[in-house]
Amino acid sequence: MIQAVIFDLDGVLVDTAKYHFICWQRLASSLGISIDEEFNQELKGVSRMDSLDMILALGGIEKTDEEKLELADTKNKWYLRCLNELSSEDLLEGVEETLLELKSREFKIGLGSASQSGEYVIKKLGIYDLFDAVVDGNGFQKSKPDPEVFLTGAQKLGVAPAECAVLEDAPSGILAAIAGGMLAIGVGSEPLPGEDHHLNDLSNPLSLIALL
Ligand code: B16
Ligand code: MG
Repeated sequence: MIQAVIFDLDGVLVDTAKYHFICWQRLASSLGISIDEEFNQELKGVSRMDSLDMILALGGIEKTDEEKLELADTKNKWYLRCLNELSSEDLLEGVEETLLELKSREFKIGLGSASQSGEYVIKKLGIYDLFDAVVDGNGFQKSKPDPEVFLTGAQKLGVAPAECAVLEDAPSGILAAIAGGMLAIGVGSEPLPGEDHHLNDLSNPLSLIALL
């Protein structure tokens, strides 16, 4: 019996991937590396430092740990500037209706995001109060596909992993949900490997309810 739904952030609740892309592209280009939309797909759900490592590897560039921290920090400063104007108008279609429908049916609601700005973003989006537990990049160690982010979420929500459904747009997130023993629901235009169910988006809350 599913009792809780844990949402990924970027790509499920809001399209922050476009801002991550603009900022990574700017940083990459300052290092003489060119990245495109296709490469950006691979960065979805990947932590900040792992994303930087992938970009440096693409360009065949080596940096010290200290230099890497500085580069990641620069990218994050640009990213936070992009988030300044974020508001409830940026919620993806049907998100608020879906959260309210789940609430009215007494499902618990969690956030399971790799982003260290996860909590800040859902506050800017005006949906923070609808969440019973929030786990973002500050609250766990091992990146998706490790299940730690979702297992921590289940623990905070007070439910067993098998009682959780996870909504994810990234292959690494689906793998994390499966590894955690949770129901893995892929969201987006393409099916994701290993997912239990698929939704193109959250525009019809009852389509999600029917899967739980
Ligand atoms: P930050 P999610 C992920 O969010 C993004 O998809 C990924 O592109 C980003 O690098 C990662 O968060 C870390 O974000 O730099 O803000 O800590 O999809 O797990 O909600
Ligand atoms: Mg995502």
